[in-house]
Amino acid sequence: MSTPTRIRSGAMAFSEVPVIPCNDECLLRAGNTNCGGCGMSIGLTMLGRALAEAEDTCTLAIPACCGAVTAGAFPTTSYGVPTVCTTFAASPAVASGLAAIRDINGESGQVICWAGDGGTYDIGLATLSAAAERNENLIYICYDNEIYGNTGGQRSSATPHGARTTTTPGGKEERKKDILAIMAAHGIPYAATLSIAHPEDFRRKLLTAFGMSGMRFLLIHSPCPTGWKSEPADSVALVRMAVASGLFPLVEIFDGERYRVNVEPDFTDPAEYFARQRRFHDDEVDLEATRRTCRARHERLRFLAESFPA
Ligand SMILES: Cc1ncc(C[n+]2csc(CCOP(=O)(O)OP(=O)(O)O)c2C)c(N)n1
Ligand code: SF4
Ligand SMILES: [Mg+2]
Repeated sequence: MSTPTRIRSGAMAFSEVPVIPCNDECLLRAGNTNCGGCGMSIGLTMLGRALAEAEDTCTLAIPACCGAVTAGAFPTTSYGVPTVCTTFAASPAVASGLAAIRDINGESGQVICWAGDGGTYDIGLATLSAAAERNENLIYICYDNEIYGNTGGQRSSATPHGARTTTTPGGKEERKKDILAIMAAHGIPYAATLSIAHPEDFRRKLLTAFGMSGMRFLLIHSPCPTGWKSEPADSVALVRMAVASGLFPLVEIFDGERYRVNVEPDFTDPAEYFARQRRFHDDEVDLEATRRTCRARHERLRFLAESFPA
């Protein structure tokens, strides 16, 4: 973005520069390089719309991930807000600095980390935990496509059990890490899961996060047709099935203590979810165990929401 003349001339203090609210196209714009059916693209669009609705704006900190290359090559840059591309492990630390300076200067606008699961669950976890422990005044959004998508689809600790990736050709043997529970355990003000198949819930959670201060952590289940070996047109249907079956619960956790379940799964059979992605093979997914896990997880969340309501 070009620097306004008034800042260069020094006629106006930086804190007096008016905030330019986002519009519908402030984040994902023409010229982006994302694959068709990319959940991250839909998530960015929804984030941009929510910022516009809130008449807010943001500065982005993005570690190495598909989001860092979304902007494409100059001049078809896709992000219409100030954006810092950070090293893989550093985005929460960089965002902490950006948020601190914003607050010292009395500026407005959100500071948002937009990161993949590799940067969140694995490589950036130390700086993310440190920022959460300090309760930094920022929003951290992880779009979880369950692989290292940008580098060819290697497994991450977000990859679900049974999924074939380039580094788990026989199906991943370990289960997916529960990053929401890890983040909530820091006692941060807000931790929530979001699905692009539930846009109203998605929007409400973004607006909730914008209206709070301190560390806010949002986890988006983000279909990746390239890595999931699924049809681009199936993306939204797939993540809808993940919510309905209980594979990806939609919940909010306040201060690490109070719970709310946002969508009741009807325990749709997850078989179709697996069948429509060629990363899963019949002999590597234990459907019966998955159904049991989904029900047990939901029962536990329901118990927490009833015992410790938000
Ligand atoms: C320290 C370091 N290791 C490896 C890489 C190479 N690298 C860049 S993006 C990426 C994958 C990122 O995965 P994720 O965070 O899940 O985002 P996605 O690509 O799936 O959007 C990797 C391994 C790097 N840039 N820095
Ligand atoms: S590899 Fe996956 S996450 Fe990356 S742009 Fe393509 S669909 Fe989106
Ligand atoms: Mg990823």
